Amino acid sequence: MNHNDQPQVYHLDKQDKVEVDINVMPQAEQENILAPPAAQGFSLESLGWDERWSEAWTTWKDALPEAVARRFGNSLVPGRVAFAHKHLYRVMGEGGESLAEPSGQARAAMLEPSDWPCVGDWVAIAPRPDEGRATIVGVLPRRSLFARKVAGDRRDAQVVAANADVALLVTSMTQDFEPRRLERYAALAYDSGATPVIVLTKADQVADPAELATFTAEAMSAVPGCEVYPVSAHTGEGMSALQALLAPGITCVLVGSSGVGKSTLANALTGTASMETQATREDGKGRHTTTHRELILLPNGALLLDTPGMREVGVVTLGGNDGHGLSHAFEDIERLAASCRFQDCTHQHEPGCAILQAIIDGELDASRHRSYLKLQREYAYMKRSEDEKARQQHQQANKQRTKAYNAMLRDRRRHKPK
Ligand SMILES: Nc1nc2c(ncn2[C@@H]2O[C@H](COP(=O)(O)OP(=O)(O)OP(=O)(O)O)[C@@H](O)[C@H]2O)c(=O)[nH]1
Ligand SMILES: [Mg+2]
Ligand SMILES: [Zn+2]
Repeated sequence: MNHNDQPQVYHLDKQDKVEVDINVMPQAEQENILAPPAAQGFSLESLGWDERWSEAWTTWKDALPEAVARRFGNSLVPGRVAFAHKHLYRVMGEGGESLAEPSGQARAAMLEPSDWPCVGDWVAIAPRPDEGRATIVGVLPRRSLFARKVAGDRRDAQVVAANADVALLVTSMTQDFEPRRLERYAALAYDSGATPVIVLTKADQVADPAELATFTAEAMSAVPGCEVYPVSAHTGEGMSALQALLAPGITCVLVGSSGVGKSTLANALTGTASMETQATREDGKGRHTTTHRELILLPNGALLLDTPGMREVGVVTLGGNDGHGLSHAFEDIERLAASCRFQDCTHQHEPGCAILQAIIDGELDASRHRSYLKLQREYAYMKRSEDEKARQQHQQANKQRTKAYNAMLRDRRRHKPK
């Protein structure tokens, strides 16, 4: 993320706050971030707050540096990020909705792009009632974080949603359907800490019940143990089963390719047309209609986070996770691997390989096996990059320490009493 790509929007004031000038934002973004503030506040419970958050809040507050506690201590209240635009956030809380920016001290602690607040995050804010804004003083440790590799050659992680309990992996039962892609989404979801659930949309486009059953079965074998919900937002088919999953206080993030019907689903669940939707192209591909992520409250008390369609679903090894999502998403293969003859079996040519045997016996799809190996390579590659980055940071820190030490020695020699 380039934090400086719109420098004219931000400037620091004397108190070290980031000032964001809304007037220079594009019109659509202004409208999004300035969505009409709620007439009254939200109960924290309605935003997903529970006892564990309450404990996390106390722990976080107790660990505040003294100077920060002195400056903000009594005014701090929890809030949940509903919308983010660069470094300006719309935060929901007991006092309603307010625009908030991180304090200078909070920014200094945000070393990685993924440390910045993200939609779904619980943050500590100090309201500035006279300005109608708030200062973000810190981000509570996340319970889950859905991230992927940024598109293109860069290896950085892009955070998509914080603190989702459920990741709804949305794909349509039309041209988009691709079990190999579902596997990827599932690995990311398991990595995130959220529970994946597969939603197969546009059931009304599938006339034959046998065909619908095939889609469902294929999705189930792509992610063993994952629940699969075939639905149609247009006819309402399957929607009540999905509704039942979305319990009050539960946060769900919608992820999937463009055009699969994420926003249509969000609108069907809210009973409004708050999210813009658009017909897919001739070839069935979406038009990337949704351009921002937003946390919305559903009438039944659940929270839903709609996201822009993803073009690429690259894995990341954020914060030390190194592929447990892969093991989860490919439980069947990992189980087989346990009975390979060699412990370091690469499952590609070895005699006594239980995986290759399962393929020969027709019990395992060869393309699923290829997909597993490919993802394994991607995780290894990302892990190496992360290690390399850590090594460079370590080296850099050492260099700085040596420099400081030498400077200190020089200084002492200069002032040595003769
Ligand atoms: N027939 C049918 N069409 C649907 C259904 N759900 C969505 N669609 C259509 O699919 C198209 C794309 O829907 P969107 O909701 O905009 O898709 P999206 O996943 O939000 O796409 P992005 O915002 O670009 O990521 C629209 O024309 C919808 O009307 C459904 O259940 N049945
Ligand atoms: Mg959309
Ligand atoms: Zn093997």
